[in-house]
Amino acid sequence: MFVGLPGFDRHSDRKVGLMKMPAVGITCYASQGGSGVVATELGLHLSRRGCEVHFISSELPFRLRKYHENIFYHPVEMPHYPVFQHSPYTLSLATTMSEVAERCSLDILHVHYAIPHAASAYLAQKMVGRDSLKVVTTLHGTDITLVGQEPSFFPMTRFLIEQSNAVTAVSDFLKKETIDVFGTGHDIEVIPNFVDARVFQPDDSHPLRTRFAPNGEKLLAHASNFRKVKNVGAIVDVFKEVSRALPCRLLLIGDGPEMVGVRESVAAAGLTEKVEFMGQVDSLEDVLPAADLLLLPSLHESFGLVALEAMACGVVPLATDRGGAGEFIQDGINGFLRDPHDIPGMVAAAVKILSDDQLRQEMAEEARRDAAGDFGISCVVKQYLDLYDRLLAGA
Ligand code: GMT
Repeated sequence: MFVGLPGFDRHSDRKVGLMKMPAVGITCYASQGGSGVVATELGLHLSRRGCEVHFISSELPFRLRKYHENIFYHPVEMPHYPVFQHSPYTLSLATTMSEVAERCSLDILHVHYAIPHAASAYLAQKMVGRDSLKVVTTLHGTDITLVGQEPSFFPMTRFLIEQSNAVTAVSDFLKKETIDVFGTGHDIEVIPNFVDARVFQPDDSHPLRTRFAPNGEKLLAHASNFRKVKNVGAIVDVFKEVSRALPCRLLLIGDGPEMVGVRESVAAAGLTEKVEFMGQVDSLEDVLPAADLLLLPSLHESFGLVALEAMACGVVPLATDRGGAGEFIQDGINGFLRDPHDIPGMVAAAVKILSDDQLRQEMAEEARRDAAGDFGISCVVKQYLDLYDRLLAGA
């Protein structure tokens, strides 16, 4: 496996042109979820640009399951002693971070999702005691909007934001929310989420269409971890009305705590034949292009990465207007934005686009162009590299 080697000399091949590329330790939640996807894709692309990237996490991030040059994985071992009610992961992570930082001469510890990763990075930085080791914290969403505001985490979250050498947020919305809620004076740079438009591509003759929509039915899709914030009840409500207006099917991708309720609602509405429960799908790019419309009616979304990924596939998003999705979706141009409780508004938008192929085609083209442009991977990874350069230059 591509685990970091003891005594590994990272200086041998790290020059690209005249610029020394940083060695970066990345920590994220390894299971399904937008923050893990962003962290992993960022690491993969940094490595392609010549950075040495060390993933430090409890499990191998799910998009990292094959060999990649310049990428190393360091699992966090967690001892289980009877005296611990819960194993102190934060401390084990800090220890692993500090060991990797020293052994592999890391320049940056880049943590995704503040809690508890920024705490571990803070400790690791103190343990290493080297000024040249910098901590970058990327805020993703509920680490600020929900978890970080829990009274037991609030002062710690603010402290960690202040202590990080650099803090980034995935949207203007999240930056503003962080400043409003935590009253922090720390500079927060917005670096939006991104999509690799060579991986997420349109496919008008996708094989799933033959399977799920054999008679030319329209395909609606939703992909998430089915938590309360995803407002999945609204998806069933919207689909029920849309299916009265035109022939259609619904693909539900992912799994989570709200799934039991969704299955019950689907059955109660008599929609079982029209809904496909696909479970966890690691490679969304294999499924999303089959859809005509992506539903994301979350109670709020700091960004809403899956909507951007859908757009890159030429799938029009119908997303929540609460949060950061409005920073890449322009209502009526490349997608739709609606209040998450406005069921009639969402139904009207869905019926409008699904019953007008020309309009759908035009919006799909806009969507793909916009996703691949400012939110394309090269453009955004460059912003992270610029940030690292400034930090390491002491700016
Ligand atoms: O904060 C969360 O809910 C988890 C996190 C995740 O790991 O999926 O989602 C957040 O980060 C994503 C990646 O930056 C964003 O696309 C999601 O909008 C955001 N979730 C929320 O704001 C609810």
